[in-house]
Amino acid sequence: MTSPALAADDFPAALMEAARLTDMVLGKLLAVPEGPEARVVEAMRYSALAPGKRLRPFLALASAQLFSVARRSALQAAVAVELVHAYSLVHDDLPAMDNSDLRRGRPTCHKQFDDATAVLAGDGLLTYAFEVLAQPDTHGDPAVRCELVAALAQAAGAAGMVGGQMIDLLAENDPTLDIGAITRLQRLKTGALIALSCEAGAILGKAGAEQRLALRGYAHDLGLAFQIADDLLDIEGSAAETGKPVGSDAAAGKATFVSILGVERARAQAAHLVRQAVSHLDLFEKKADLLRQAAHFVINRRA
Ligand code: GRG
Repeated sequence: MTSPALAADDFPAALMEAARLTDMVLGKLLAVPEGPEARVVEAMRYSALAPGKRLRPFLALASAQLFSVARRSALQAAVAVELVHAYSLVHDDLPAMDNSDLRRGRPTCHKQFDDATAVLAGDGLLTYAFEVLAQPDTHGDPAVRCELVAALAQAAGAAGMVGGQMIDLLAENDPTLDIGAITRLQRLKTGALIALSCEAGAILGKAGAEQRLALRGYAHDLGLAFQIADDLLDIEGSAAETGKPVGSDAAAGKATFVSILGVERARAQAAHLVRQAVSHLDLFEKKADLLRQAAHFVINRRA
């Protein structure tokens, strides 16, 4: 099996390469068909190919690299998680949820198209992710493909991202929300898909229990650090940098890690989580250097 060619000693280059590969595959998968249904695929393309960091595909590719998974297989998983992520952003921005006009520096999907098309585009992106994972290109062993489909469904569904989003919507203006409740909410809403991105590499590589546990620990801490950094960016970042409105958490009266801990303690907690995330990777030795660098990137990013 050939490995995904991400430069192990140069994280920015590796992240760019992961984005390039992901966008190349997404571009092919989201070819616009003839006929009136073209509009929904245009909306899917518009959202999925908008400029994002492609952090989740990077995590899938870098985790797969630990187990020398073939590049074509790893890319299928990388693209599937990005399709689910893109769907979640399209639906999250809808008037019925965050009612946001700006995403990835562009008008949100429902602003560019219309609300109904954005609902359908999200549905199309989500379902396409499972179609991609089910394709023989993903892995020669159907049991591995089934395991990936089940793991992604769990991460995206009511026990994962959808459940976290529900709790988030109910939690607006809830003064009783404490740090434990926010941690659980964010583990589901943001952490589950980040964890799945890492786990996908282990599933494709048929990794052993010890390796899976280590990656799970890494992904858990990384997801929380990512979310704290996101909360900090909502306060300290600018729309020009993040490509989305800032200050929206405070405006919505949302309890966040930052509103509860304060800026300094939140930043210290994120740094602690990154150290902890990195420590989970010891058994992979130098092979996990990219994932170590990714953990530092997550809390130092400006977008
Ligand atoms: C609608 C079911 C449903 C879920 C939505 C993930 C999510 C749940 C909403 C996104 C809202 C949000 C801004 C959450 C904070 C963390 C997050 C997912 C940020 C966006 O991810 P990045 O920074 O975005 O990786 P890019 O654009 O770089 O891909």
